[in-house]
Amino acid sequence: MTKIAFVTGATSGIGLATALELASKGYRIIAAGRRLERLQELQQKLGEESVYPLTFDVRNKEAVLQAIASLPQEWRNIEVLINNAGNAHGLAPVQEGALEDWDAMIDINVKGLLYVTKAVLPFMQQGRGHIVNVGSIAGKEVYPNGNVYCASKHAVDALSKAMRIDLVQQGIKVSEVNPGAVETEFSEVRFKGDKERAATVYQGYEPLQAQDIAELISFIVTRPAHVNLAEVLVLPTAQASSTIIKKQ
Ligand code: NDP
Ligand code: 8X3
Repeated sequence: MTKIAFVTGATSGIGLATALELASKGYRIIAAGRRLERLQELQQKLGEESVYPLTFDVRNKEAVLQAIASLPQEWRNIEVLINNAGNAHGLAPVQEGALEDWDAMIDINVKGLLYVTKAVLPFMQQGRGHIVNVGSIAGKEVYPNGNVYCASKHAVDALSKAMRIDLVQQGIKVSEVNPGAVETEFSEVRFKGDKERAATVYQGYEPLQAQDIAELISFIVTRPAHVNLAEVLVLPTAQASSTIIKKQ
C-alpha cells in the first residue's frame, strides 16, 4: 500500500521541495498551506491520486481541526507528518519589536505545529508513524534581533524532544531537522515583501537550497523501522553559527 505523507507549508520552499521529493519516492501527499492555487498546481503536476490539497491557516485552531477531520477515508492512513509551516516576521531588537509579529511567530511556529500534530496523531497507526519537525539553528542559538523567532524555534526543539518521549510507547518516531540559511521565500516574508533586502541575506556565500533539506527529510523517513535519526543540524558550508560571517 502506498504510504501517505502530510506536509505543512507545501506551497513554497522546504515544504514544496519535500512534497515533490517524497512523491518521487512513491508517497501520496496531503499538501497543506493557505495558497490553494499553489497546492492545485502541485496536484496538477503530480496527479489527483498523488496529491490531496488541504487549505487552512495553522493559527486557526478550529480550521486546522476541521480540515484534518474532513480528510476522505482513503487519505486517513497517515504514516509521515512533516511539520514545516512557519516563518520569521520582522528582525528587530526586543524593545522595538512589533506585537503582531511576535503573535504571528508564536501562533504559527509553535501553536500551529501543536494543533496540526494533535489533529493528525489519531490517524497514525501505532508502530508506524513518523513526525518530522522543521526547527532551525535558531532553535539552538540566538542571534541579534532574532529574539522571538529564536524563542519559537527553541520551543520547537523542546517540543520535538518532549513528543519523542511521549510517543515512544506508541512506536511513533519524532525527528527534528534544524537548517541554517536556506534560500526560500523565508526572508521575503520576514522583510514583508522587500525582495531586495531578502536577496541580500543569501549574497556573498552559497546558501542551502530547499532541495537539500527535502533530500535529508526523505532520508530520515526512509530509514528502517528500528532507526530514528532523532536530530540533524544542517548548515551551508559557509555558515558556522547562527550569525553568518561573509567573506570580505
Ligand atoms: P517559505 O516562506 O518559503 O515557506 C513557508 C511555508 O509555510 C509556506 O508554504 C507557507 O504557506 C507556510 N505557512 C506560513 N504561515 C502559515 C500559516 N499561517 N498557515 C499555514 N501555512 C503557513 O519558507 P521556508 O520554506 O524557508 O520555511 C519552512 C520552514 O523552515 C519554517 O518552519 C522555517 O522556520 C524553517 N526554516 C527555514 C530556514 C531558512 O533559512 N529558509 C532555516 C531554518 C528553518 P502559505 O503561505 O501558502 O500558507
Ligand atoms: C531560519 C534561519 O538563521 O534566519 O531559521 O534563523 S535563521
